[in-house]
Amino acid sequence: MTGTGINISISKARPVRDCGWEVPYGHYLARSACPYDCPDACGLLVETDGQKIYKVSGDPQHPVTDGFICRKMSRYEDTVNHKERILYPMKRLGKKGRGNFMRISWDEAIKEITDRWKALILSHGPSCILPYSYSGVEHLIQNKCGEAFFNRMGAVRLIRAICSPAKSAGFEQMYGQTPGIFINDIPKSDYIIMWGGNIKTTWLHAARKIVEAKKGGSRVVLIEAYAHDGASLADEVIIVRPGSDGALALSMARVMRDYGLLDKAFLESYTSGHEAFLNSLDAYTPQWAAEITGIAPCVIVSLALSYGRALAPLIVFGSGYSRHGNGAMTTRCIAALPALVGAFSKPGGGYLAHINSGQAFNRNIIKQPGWFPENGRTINMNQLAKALSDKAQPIYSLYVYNSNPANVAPAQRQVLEGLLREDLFTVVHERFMTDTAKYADIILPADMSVEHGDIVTPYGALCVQKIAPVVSPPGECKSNWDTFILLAAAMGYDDDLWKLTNEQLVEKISGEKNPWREQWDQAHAQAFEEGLGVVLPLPDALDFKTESGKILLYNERLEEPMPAYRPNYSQRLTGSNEGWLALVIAPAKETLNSTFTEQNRLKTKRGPACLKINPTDAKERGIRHMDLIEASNDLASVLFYALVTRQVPKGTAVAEGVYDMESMPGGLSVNALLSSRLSDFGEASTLCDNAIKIRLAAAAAQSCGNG
Ligand SMILES: Nc1nc2c(c(=O)[nH]1)N[C@H]1C(S)=C(S)[C@@H](COP(=O)(O)OP(=O)(O)OC[C@H]3O[C@@H](n4cnc5c(=O)[nH]c(N)nc54)[C@H](O)[C@@H]3O)O[C@H]1N2
Ligand SMILES: Nc1nc2c(c(=O)[nH]1)N[C@H]1C(S)=C(S)[C@@H](COP(=O)(O)OP(=O)(O)OC[C@H]3O[C@@H](n4cnc5c(=O)[nH]c(N)nc54)[C@H](O)[C@@H]3O)O[C@H]1N2
Ligand code: SF4
Ligand SMILES: [Mo]
Repeated sequence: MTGTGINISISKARPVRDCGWEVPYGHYLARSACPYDCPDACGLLVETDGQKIYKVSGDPQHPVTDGFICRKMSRYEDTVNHKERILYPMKRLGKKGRGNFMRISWDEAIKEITDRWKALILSHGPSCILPYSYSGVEHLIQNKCGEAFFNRMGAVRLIRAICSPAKSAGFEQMYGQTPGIFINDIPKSDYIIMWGGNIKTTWLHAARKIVEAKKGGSRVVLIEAYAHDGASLADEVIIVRPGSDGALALSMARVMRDYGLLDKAFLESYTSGHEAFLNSLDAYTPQWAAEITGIAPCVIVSLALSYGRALAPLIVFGSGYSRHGNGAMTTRCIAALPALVGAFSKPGGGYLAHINSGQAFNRNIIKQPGWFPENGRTINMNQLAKALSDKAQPIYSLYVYNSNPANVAPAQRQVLEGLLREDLFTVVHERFMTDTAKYADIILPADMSVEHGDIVTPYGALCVQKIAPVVSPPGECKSNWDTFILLAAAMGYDDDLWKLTNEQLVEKISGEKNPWREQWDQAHAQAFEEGLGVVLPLPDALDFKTESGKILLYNERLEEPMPAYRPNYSQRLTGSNEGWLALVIAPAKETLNSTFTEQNRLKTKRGPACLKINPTDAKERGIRHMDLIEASNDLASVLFYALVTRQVPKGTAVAEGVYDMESMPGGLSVNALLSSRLSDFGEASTLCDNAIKIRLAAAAAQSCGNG
């Protein structure tokens, strides 16, 4: 086994020449890429002396990044050189959750972890061990490599569905694997709908292209649950009741049908079931949709006419609208619109959605799905709370990497109760002392993206890149892969996979042929080898990737073949006149999920944990701006500051950002109010589909005192 302080040899990123950035003597620039869960995976130039990094900037040669990165990453060196990074393995001292630890060696840590696992496997079998990971680092190897290890063990397979698989499922049901347009083609569209997303915050390079389109005369519309800061990109903002977008889309379809705006030739050639679909629209009048969505009928008509008459209409799909119980069905309703007008035949028309560029590589090398036992146990990551309290089939060990479930998972109060269990052996591989790490029995120190090599496979920018380490990890930090090599050796796994160094793994995966990358010419392939960002070619826009080659407006394989409006969960409560508000969560621009809070400048700029509510809702409850309020439902009660704003419509409340528990006035965060319910398809989270009641915290304290 590799012991304390021994680093596996690595060859570092080559210096970048002739990019116009002057660096001090002894420093040079190296190429890398942003590791975070953001659609762009920006290409970076990193100033370094080979020991330390000093500055990062957007790579001007990257076809999508084009020299620009967001404010969060502009001081990545502060994160990498942060004095609070976890540098050594540690073992818990005292009670769980308190955050007291003592330093131990890697040898001790690996031995303790694997001894515990071997004993648990003997007594209870491997399915009492639960790996929990998501998107701390998005690059291919460091993101996926744990899957091979835990499949080899026969541990629980985590269903990684916290983000937006309802959206993917809805698309799949209508379009198969059709990828949509390339982000750089946005400006070719003359009419852009940003549907259910905050592109300005979450997808910088799509936002830049939308600005470019506007300069060229395109009209931009935002359809949202509230008018966030990103609304400034739009010419028109349409606020919809959360979860009701399907009704809006179907009504738009009916108006377009009735005004003769359909592309009949396209429907004939490229869709199936269009006649049945068009006949199903009769009931969906603008008046019907207005009742459900809260949008005036004349606005629905004018939206439908503008969309239907545009030359190359484009829908940019966000994810928030799909994090509802009806998320996949809503996706089908919206995604039908470009088919009706034949938007795909026109450059820039159609849809822009997330695309999995990881498919350009053989991910099975590091996932080894074949090693997972037949009938093995699976657990959905949204239901961590339930899994940790399962008495029939208890989980006795949790291994967390690339994730911070104490802050990001739903049902936070129940998750924390689970993490407190003395009979749960928890290992957390982390960069900082997160709320989850505080509950660990053993913490392992993780390295950062400039300290290991990998393959960059963005889910929005479609521009892949091979990166090498720029500097060595500080202290005893190790990458996910290097950690799994140690764990595999100590578990006695002798498969060839574990003999590969990180560098060899990068070469093996990128060296394997793949039909997508084979379409590159020699220059592209060479650029990839040199570490530049290289665009993956898209199929012809009319090459629909379904079995029949047609868009399935009516999908007979489904129990509900026809797209239809189905209410979400929260509407059942908010429609009851009992004072319920629909609770929507949204991203914060200064942070990315729970990441970036280590940078004080960003944390301070983001401000305290607020709940955004409408002035009428506030007044009805005697709440004033910045009052401390209590939000509750059947899961928990959480304290926030009231941010009273007309950005939010009456009946909706919005909590932006992921806050750590120390920053919350009452300890718990909004995730304590989010349920573990799953979506209609895709087993996805329904993080935007919850209801709460709110009142002044003082009133809450009084009623507790009285009661
Ligand atoms: N700065 C920053 N960037 C990020 C992130 C971040 O946290 N911060 N998160 C990253 C991640 S993990 C992801 S998945 C991506 C995408 O990030 P997402 O979290 O999916 O964000 P959006 O796509 O902007 O979608 C969220 C928006 O959906 C809206 N919404 C919610 N419900 C409804 C509804 O029923 N109808 C409509 N029309 N709108 C609704 C919310 O009001 C919110 O503004 O961004 C990534 N980038
Ligand atoms: N309230 C609320 N909850 C949310 C969301 C929201 O917007 N609001 N967003 C939801 C969405 S869309 C998503 S995708 C999920 C995201 O959920 P997570 O993927 O858990 O997101 P992060 O909060 O970014 O946590 C990632 C953790 O991985 C660690 N990490 C980074 N790099 C490495 C590495 O190389 N190795 C290891 N071992 N660890 C590393 C980071 O330090 C960080 O603590 O959260 C969901 N939950
Ligand atoms: S925009 Fe996204 S990918 Fe680019 S630097 Fe910022 S977080 Fe990273
Ligand atoms: Mo996400």
